[in-house]
Amino acid sequence: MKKLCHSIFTALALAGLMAGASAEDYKPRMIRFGYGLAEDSNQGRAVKFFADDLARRTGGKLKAKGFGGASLGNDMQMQNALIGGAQEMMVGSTATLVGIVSEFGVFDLPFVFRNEREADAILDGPFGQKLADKLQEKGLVGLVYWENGFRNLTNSKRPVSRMEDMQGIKLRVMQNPVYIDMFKGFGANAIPLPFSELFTALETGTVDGQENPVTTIQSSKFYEVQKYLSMTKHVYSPWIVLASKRWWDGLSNDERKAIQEAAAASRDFERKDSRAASAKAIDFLKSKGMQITVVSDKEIERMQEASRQAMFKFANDGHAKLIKDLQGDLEKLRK
Ligand code: TF8
Repeated sequence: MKKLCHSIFTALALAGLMAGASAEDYKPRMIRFGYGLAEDSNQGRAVKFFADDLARRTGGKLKAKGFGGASLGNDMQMQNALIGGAQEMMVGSTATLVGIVSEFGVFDLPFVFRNEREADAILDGPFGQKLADKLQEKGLVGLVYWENGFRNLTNSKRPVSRMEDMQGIKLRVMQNPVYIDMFKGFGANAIPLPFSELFTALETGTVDGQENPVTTIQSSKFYEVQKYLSMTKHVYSPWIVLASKRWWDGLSNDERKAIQEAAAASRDFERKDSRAASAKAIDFLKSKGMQITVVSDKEIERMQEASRQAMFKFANDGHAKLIKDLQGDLEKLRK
């Protein structure tokens, strides 16, 4: 009798628990989550983390499926698919968003952040939130920022230890005017191309070089087609996780909350993972035969000087106040 009571009690408790879980308003949904890098990259690992975390939170109701290697399109194509409602989620560079919200160019200005701590504080604080909020009226929801990382320069022509060494190098840059202006200022021949075309462009010699964080140079196998790596750290590059506003507006509050929480968890995972991968990448790239050049502080200062015009141009395009706000926030952090 005692045993029976006990098992009835357990059954009731279980039923209660299940009722509790289903009280959350989750519908079975498939989320197409696109990204540009390989599955085995910091981006791919974090998309997988997000999918697992979201499934756990929603009892398997919300299923995110990662589509890597730009298989749903490059950053800009995916942004448009999200706006039109043909795709639910993506992660990509903030730099490729400037055609939609030009203010994002502020993160592309050279030598803005000194370290990851500053970047985290600005991106996760009111400044980053304000920019993300601007996406809403364009049909996108900016959920969280992930780390792409500090960008470094590679090429197949020669070691670059001084700005003059970039002269005449055909350098792929992102489709973003600040990057074009910056690298023209350095003397390179800046050629904008989507990331999805980059490996082939390097392989066939359409371009001689590119710039990306060491994690990407590793995961995209650029070491197979690039000999020289210069540690310039010229820009800290954020990624942003986006949702289609059209789709988002049709979700329940519980669903939105679960996605937001999973996105925040994925951000913490991704930054840790990226930083660990970044610390190991240089040795890996050396072992693959890349020749690494450490650029002196003096040369970095010269580059900073030469890239000022990119900053002025962005300021004159109606963004002077935005730059001032960011600098103000950074000064507070540096106190
Ligand atoms: C680039 C970016 C890329 C991103 C990625 C494909 O060079 O650094 O990492 O756009 O989402 O294009």
